[in-house]
Amino acid sequence: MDCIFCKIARGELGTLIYEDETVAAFNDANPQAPVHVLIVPKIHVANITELADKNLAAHIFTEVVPKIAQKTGVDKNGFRLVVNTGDEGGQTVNHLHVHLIGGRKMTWPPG
Ligand code: DGP
Repeated sequence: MDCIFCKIARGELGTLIYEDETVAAFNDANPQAPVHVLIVPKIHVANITELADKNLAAHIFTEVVPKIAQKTGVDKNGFRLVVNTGDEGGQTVNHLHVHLIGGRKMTWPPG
């Protein structure tokens, strides 16, 4: 499959900042804050509504997110997780990705 995030997750493109058996993470090419990491499952999942594997979901949110927050130094002051989904949700890459954004004060509401 010609999916850019599949290629990055397989290590064929770019640089991973984190990797385990099922998940990979890398810096966003268009960062919106000093820390902007994308966390993706290695298997191709189009978006959050297609994520059937509860263990994988739990792994991402309870293990990978805290590790990356610590590794990037945003665990102390806080950070934001964003999962854009579908056209109106602003999803532009159709491979599930969790944005971990931090290193500055966030505003609300998002645009
Ligand atoms: P979203 O709008 O939620 O689908 O976010 C997609 C993000 O992916 C966007 O912030 C830019 C980033 N991105 C797109 N293509 C690439 C790429 O080839 N490499 C990296 N590192 N990031 C990418």
